[in-house]
Amino acid sequence: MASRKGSQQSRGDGDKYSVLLPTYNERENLPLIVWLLVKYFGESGYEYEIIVIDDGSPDGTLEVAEQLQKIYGKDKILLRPRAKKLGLGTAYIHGIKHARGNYVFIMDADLSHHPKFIPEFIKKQREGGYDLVSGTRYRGDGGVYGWDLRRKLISRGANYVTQVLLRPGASDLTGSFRLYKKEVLESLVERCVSKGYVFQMEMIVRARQLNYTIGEVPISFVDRVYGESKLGGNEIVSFLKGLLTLFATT
Ligand SMILES: Nc1nc2c(ncn2[C@@H]2O[C@H](COP(=O)(O)OP(=O)(O)O)[C@@H](O)[C@H]2O)c(=O)[nH]1
Ligand SMILES: *[C@@H]1O[C@H](CO)[C@@H](O)[C@H](O)[C@H]1NC(C)=O
Ligand SMILES: [Mg+2]
Repeated sequence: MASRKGSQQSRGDGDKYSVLLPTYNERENLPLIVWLLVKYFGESGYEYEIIVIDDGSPDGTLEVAEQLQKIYGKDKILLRPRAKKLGLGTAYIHGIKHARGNYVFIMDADLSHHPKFIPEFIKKQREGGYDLVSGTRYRGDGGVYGWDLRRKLISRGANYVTQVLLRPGASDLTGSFRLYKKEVLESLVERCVSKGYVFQMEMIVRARQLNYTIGEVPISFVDRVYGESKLGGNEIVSFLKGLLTLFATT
């Protein structure tokens, strides 16, 4: 396929960024998130690839992803689907195996994480040579939009309790918009045992234990417009259980 090169030149600095996009029922969101990623990577000139890990979404997300691959090219869009919903943690592990970049972005595909922040993550990482850069809703211009009070309180509360218990050295523990050196991400996911929301938290806590350096970039988080979130009463109970386990074992 003829690749559609933008007017921008690649920086050719040898760095490549793999973006892991886990999807479950994101048919409505995927075209826009991919378009925005292509736009912001294109404008900044960094080498990149987007890895879509779809878990057998019944809404036809994979078919949409196949169309996008035709539009943007197989070198830019990689499809690494799995047959059924196996969860986010293992979706990342699955995606990393196929990542060809020396840096890996992890972000949600539901447009809660805006690709416009990507150049800031990269700039931050390069400034400090950080092992990981975490997006934060709780510092600087960061913030949360579209959540009701209940959800804001849960998120804040979870962050606060964890700050007190584990002193992880990062301001946003449950967020999942992050940039990692690939080998750092590999070593972290290898060690992390938690599921659900605790997973993101454990990643930061373990990073601190292993003396990895952490940079932060303020981000605004916007709740999804299309589709459903997975936060329910069960998630909250399992979050608390996971947090206590983490506290007891680290
Ligand atoms: N591959 C895969 N992706 C998932 C799974 N569960 C959620 N996702 C994706 O992970 C991201 C975050 O999920 P979401 O439901 O928005 O979580 P929330 O924002 O914390 O409510 C989205 O891109 C989802 O499509 C899963 O089991 N497998
Ligand atoms: C991390 O740094 C501390 C303090 O310098 C040191 O005691 C500890 O052994 C280091 N841990 C690892 C895993 O390197
Ligand atoms: Mg979401």
